Amino acid sequence: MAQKKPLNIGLIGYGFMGRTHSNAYKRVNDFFDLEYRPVLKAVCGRDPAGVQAFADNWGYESVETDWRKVIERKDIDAVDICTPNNTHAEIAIAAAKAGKTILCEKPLAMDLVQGQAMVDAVEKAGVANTVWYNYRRVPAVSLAKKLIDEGRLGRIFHYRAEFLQDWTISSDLPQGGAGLWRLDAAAAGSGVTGDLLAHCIDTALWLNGTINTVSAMTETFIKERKHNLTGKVEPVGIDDACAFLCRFDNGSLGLFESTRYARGHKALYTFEINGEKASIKWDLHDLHRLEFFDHADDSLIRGWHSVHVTDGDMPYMKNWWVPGLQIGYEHTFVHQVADFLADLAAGRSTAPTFRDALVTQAVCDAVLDSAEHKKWETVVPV
Ligand code: 4PW
Repeated sequence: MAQKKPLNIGLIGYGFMGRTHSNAYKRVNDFFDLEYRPVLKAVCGRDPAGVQAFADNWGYESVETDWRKVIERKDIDAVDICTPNNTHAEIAIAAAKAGKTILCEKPLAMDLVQGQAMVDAVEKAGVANTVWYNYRRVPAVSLAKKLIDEGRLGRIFHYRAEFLQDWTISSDLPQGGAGLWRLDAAAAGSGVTGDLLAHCIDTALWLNGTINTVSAMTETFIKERKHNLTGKVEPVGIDDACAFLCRFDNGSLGLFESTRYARGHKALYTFEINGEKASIKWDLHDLHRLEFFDHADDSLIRGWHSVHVTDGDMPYMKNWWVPGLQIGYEHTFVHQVADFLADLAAGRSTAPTFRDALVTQAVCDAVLDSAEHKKWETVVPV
């Protein structure tokens, strides 16, 4: 077998996403036949003991405590940004200037202005880039894309999505610092809009096309929380919940909702799309299943089909087990790395690229503006 080309990874940040990405790098060549092989070269974090423990656990060859060192290192080919959102732009722009391939966690940036600077930097440098909107690569979601592109739904009338969690309901939960930066507006930029709705928007743009206008409302239910970095009780600047209406360019209507205050829901991401000929719906809690209703079915048996997306002819599934056996959340990251390495060998970036993610950023910005100004907003074309 031909020797694989090493792709030396420099992982910056080692929280929850650092683990999902590391797992993907380690497993991808066991299941996908690729020209490249990721090598866990360096991991970077500010706490020397913490980052060393992560490196030991996952098998990284070295550690750094300053991200600039990772970018300066000649033995790093690809920089993977898993740090809080307020650091993405600075790291990505420096990595692009250094000619590194870049994989960046979502959302792309704090806002459209920062995101545009990131897109300009990667495009000027001509470096391969991708943003980890991983849910596109759930096989059932990829199948939904195929069915829509084949025209099986016909004209689309409605797109509905929600992403519900309940982990921030307690007023005792502090904001800021490791693990809790998602509650700190200075680090996260926004709350559920950038963290959760961004996923729903990325999927929607992919499946149903451009969003032109939005009308949103947001709420911050707990107005003050202790800040872990200052030790003081400080105002909460993130949106705890957000709901918005939108109009797609194809004439369909969109309805999106996200909250971290839906008691009983931990990570309920669902969408439903209604077309003239058929409808589909999907639920992250049952992620290998795509529900499909086809009006063309014989009326005696017409109803919702529950398609078990595990057969070898389903997207990504031939690389895993045998028909009928399921895969899970972590495999979506393996799929993204597999596509990334295949595209790298072919000399192109992998969708969603920074430019694709900038469109999601533009929708998020319009949603937040609309909620603030209490009026419909036009999404800035990018
Ligand atoms: O990106 C999202 C995270 O910030 C994830 O997809 C789910 O929600 C799981 O954790 C958070």
